[in-house]
Amino acid sequence: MTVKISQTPATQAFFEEAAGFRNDAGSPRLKCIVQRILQDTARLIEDLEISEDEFWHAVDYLNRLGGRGEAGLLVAGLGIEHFLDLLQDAKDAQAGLGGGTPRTIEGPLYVAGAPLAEGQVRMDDGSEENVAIPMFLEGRVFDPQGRPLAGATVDLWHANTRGTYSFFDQSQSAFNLRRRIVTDSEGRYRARSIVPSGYGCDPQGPTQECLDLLGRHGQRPAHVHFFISAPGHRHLTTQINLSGDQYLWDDFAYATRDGLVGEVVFREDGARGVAGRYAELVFDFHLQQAADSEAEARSKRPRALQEA
Ligand code: MBD
Ligand code: FE
Repeated sequence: MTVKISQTPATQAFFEEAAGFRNDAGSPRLKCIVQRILQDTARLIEDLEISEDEFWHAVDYLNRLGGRGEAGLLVAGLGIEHFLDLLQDAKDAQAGLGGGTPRTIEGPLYVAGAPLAEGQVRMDDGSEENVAIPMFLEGRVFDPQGRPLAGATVDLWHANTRGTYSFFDQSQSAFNLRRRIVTDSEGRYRARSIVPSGYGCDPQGPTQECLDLLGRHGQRPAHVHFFISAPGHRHLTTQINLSGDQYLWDDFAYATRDGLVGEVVFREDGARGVAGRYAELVFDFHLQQAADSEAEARSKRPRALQEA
């Protein structure tokens, strides 16, 4: 029987030392996590016979991934962000929490502090006037008893016709296609925007480099992201993924879920005061009761332009 070097008491003690177990300073929680990462990495290296070349390529990959700010993109593409949803769904089921609109991943492209509007707003800056199809998006927010929720905040963001997001795509105006809408007395939000295109990973970036080696594409269906919040109710992070998109059920980030497909209806009747083709999308949200005040807020994930 061959001895696994990674599993000997001496090696385990060595990684406990490296994780700070022999001192009283620092964070016990982080020490525990780092010890596990070191021990599991050593085991993986030994079990899969990772070569030195493979190891140092991986180190270089992480440098390049961070350098391009794509760590959040890779965790979405490898399904880890979706796994966090599956884990939370399972915890909810165990706790008897359920009902309402399903959650799905936030993704890496939220920007805090979008302009705030009452009831309705236009989201696009008009810069794609001759390319984009106008989209009229509206719906209501409901409480668990099915009563409309006035004063809920609908914080939504989506891509332009090239599948890129303002802030990350510096060619767009600030907060283009990003708004916060407070629902009216009937719990309704209404937005005039444009039909987004699906996102595609930068073909030259480190995330797509990894996906290529996995034989996978890096495309998302057209979608609109939402944070929905209201006093006394559980924060909801979700998305509407648009019907008819070729990637609807082939999303590289695994965000499409039953109950989150938005039916886009195209019209050309002039009824909305726009010449030519436009799209309508109606989507309602159903919130859960908040178990405590912490449940009312979104996660504390670091985000662009994070408010204090
Ligand atoms: C996106 O627009 C997105 O929503 C996710 C999850 C990953 C990359 C780009
Ligand atoms: Fe997105």
